[in-house]
Amino acid sequence: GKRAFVAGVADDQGFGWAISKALAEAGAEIILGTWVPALSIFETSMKRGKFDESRRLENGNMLEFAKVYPMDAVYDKPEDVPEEVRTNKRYAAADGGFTVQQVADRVKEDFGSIDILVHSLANGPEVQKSLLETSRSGYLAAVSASTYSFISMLQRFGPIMNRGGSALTLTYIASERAIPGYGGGMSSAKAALESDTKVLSFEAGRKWGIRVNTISAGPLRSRAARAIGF
Ligand code: ZID
Repeated sequence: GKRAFVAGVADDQGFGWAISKALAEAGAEIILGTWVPALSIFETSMKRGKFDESRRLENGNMLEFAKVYPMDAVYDKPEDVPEEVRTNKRYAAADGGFTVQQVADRVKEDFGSIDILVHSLANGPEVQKSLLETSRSGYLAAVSASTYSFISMLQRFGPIMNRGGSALTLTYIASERAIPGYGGGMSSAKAALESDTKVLSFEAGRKWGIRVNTISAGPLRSRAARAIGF
């Protein structure tokens, strides 16, 4: 069977969950990387059976996660984590490390290799502001969390991906057309993500023999989408 690492699952409402479930239906083993601030609620909800209905697979089995790692995709390595984050209660509790490098190292140690890498995460702190009103820091934060996070993941998970493997991200058509409400530099972040997908597919294809693709998603009332009123 194939092994997938899926980043960006913190409940049963988003694309990451649906992709994990579809991969599990096809026989894959699923490992998650869950945003540190959302991890404890996710684990509590899992334990309490809140997701049991959505965990049910066609064959009657339940969707299981081989392991759930705490992860924050805006930090590449421990030196990048600012003091106030490192000492934050939730982050301090994430022992073993939550930076992209540390998570990749832990996956390598625990599982050896993966076949599928899914990036189903985005964050734009000023998404509710139009691009005209967006601050420099809000714009850069959107690109850091939503776009560079994928480059960082591919850099670090590429070396543990089996040849013939596949990396996937999710984008949105607001990259190509002006769609009011998708602000804060999120439209820019998706435009960059789409361009990066082409360049990275060339580079990662040559380097590791893997494919890199992005799916431009239709509307889904995930937590992230509700936050921007979709
Ligand atoms: P989600 O809330 O289920 O997933 C986002 C995840 O990212 C959450 O679990 C967060 O905890 C996690 N996260 C945030 N910051 C970080 C971080 N720094 N490190 C690690 N994890 C983090 O929402 P989702 O399923 O909507 O989002 C998954 C992907 O799909 C994102 O790339 C979205 O941009 C993309 N996407 C979603 C939609 C949608 O409708 N839900 C659309 C297109 C693309 C879309 O916006 N009409 C209107 C809107 C849209 C489509 C059509």
